[in-house]
Amino acid sequence: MLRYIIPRRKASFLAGFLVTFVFFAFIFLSDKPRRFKFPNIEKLAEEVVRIPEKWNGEMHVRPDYSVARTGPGENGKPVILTGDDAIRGELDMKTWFMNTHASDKISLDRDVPDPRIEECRKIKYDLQNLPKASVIIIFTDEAWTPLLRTVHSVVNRSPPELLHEVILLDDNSQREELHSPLDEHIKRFNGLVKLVRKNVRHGLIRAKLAGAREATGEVIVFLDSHCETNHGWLEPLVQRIHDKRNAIICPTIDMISAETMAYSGSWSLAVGGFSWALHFTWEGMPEDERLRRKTETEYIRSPTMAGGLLAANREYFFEVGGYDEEMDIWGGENLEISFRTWMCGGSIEFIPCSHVGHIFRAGHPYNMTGRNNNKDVHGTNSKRLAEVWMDSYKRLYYMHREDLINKDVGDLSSRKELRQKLNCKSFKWYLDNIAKGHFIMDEDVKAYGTLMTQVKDSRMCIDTLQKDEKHSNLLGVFPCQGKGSASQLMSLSKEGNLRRETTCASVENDKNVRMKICARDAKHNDEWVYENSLLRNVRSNRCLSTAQLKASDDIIVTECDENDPHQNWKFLDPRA
Ligand code: LR7
Ligand code: MN
Repeated sequence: MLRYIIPRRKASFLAGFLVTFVFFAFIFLSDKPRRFKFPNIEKLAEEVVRIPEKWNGEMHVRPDYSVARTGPGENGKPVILTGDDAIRGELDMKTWFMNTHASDKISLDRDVPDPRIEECRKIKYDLQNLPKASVIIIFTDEAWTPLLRTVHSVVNRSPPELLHEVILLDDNSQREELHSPLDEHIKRFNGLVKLVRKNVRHGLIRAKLAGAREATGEVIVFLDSHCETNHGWLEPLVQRIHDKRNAIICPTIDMISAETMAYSGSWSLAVGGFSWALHFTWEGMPEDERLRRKTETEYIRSPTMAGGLLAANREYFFEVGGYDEEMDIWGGENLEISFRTWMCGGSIEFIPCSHVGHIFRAGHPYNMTGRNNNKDVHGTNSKRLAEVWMDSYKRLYYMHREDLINKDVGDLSSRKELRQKLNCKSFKWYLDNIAKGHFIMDEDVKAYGTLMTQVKDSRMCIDTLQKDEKHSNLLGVFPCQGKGSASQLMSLSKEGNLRRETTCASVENDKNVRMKICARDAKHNDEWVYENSLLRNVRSNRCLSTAQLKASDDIIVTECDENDPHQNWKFLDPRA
């Protein structure tokens, strides 16, 4: 046991000391009285290295969840730590981005609340005649209890008839407890759980591929290494793949709090979307999908998936291109598999009756640097997908990432050949048929570009001033930055909304202009009219003006005056 403690003791003592120092300095400086007693720092630091209990040789028995359970975190309740425990939890939030101390207090076999509606529970599955699944859990230096709770939840809550194997794919973890103690721990599953080690770091994309290549079940299911599968999670997934071989399926993702491990299930009817910066987003279910569905339990067609939790027919997964081997560490593969599957004849679907919880962390507790010291793996992975799958629409990615236009992201020929071989449809087809209504800033709009007024030699442009567009912020002005400077681009949509990708300009107090998340129905956003070079807000009947504004000021609307050059607007198209 001591073997695991000694090498890290010094480092964790120092780290622990530093973090605790900052924590106490904060308490000391803030004026509210608090009731913390000083912790035994050395003792705390020692315990930061968690040593799993030694296996006593007993085989795992699936718990009987019909018997009421008690204990910390049981039934998905939060674990609220106090005193020294709370301080250890704080330390964990900084190193793991999750409260592993809270997690360590919870049984690996805990029960979780079942968020399914009655109709889901009533469905009968013919377990003998459904395909069996290999569940693949990839991990790199994952904390012990969240990782093992993922494994236990799969074993405990999958019908044995459907669970072919669990593959733990270790992506070159360095933590010692993930070496022989993990080998020991899984012996209790009597061969059902297999460990595959990689002694060079693969990154999560190649790790998933490596796991899938080890799998022998007819269906494969990928999970992150900090999940808890819920009751009845597996049956509807394999059923749908049995019914539609080329469907790639995702369970509904429930939230497990990184701070308290509380499990909150929900009955979600959202679908996946994407931003042109190539990040995954959540969206409401489109109208035509709502109309198509006959029952509440039916699958939901989704333009994209989040990435981590999915099931597929194993052979189909490889036929449709697996993942791009050249994508490194993290990011991009989720949108790539989404675009590709739809464009090449398959579908991405969410299953409302299948629920899996995931711990949402605020950061990555592992090194995010890729090959050749690449610090921007999401950017370069996304460029690969844009180049292969997005045709001319890749311009909208480069609008955000001009810096990547000339960046070498490796050989793309095998992925382009795949697209040819599978005779996949165009990205335009995908936009027209699958991601319908996705706003395209420079197509189907009345005007698009940087919006400029010129008074003598001074050119002022509308500018978000780089303010976070998720929080409604006032729109500003700045000297024009030339072609396609991302924070200065604006569109006047067909419906007359003055908007960017997701935000719409709305007049406030007859003076300021606030960029708010656009309502889905264009009628609920402010309407603007562009005529005689004036940009008039219909609701306030006032016009955009740069009169008396300096760089970084908020833009204003004022009484309309055609003769005022400060109200004389031009859209400069960055493509021209
Ligand atoms: O180099 C690595 N090697 C790994 O094996 C880096 C990571 N990993 C493992 C890691 O231990 C974890 O099990 O890969 C898994 C995913 O890494 P996370 O948990 O740090 O990623 P995330 O949850 O922040 O990221 C989401 O987006 C990723 C984009 O590449 C992947 O698709 C993740 O699987 C994905 N997770 C989910 O979709 C979970 C549900 C979230 C929602 C909504
Ligand atoms: Mn994750």
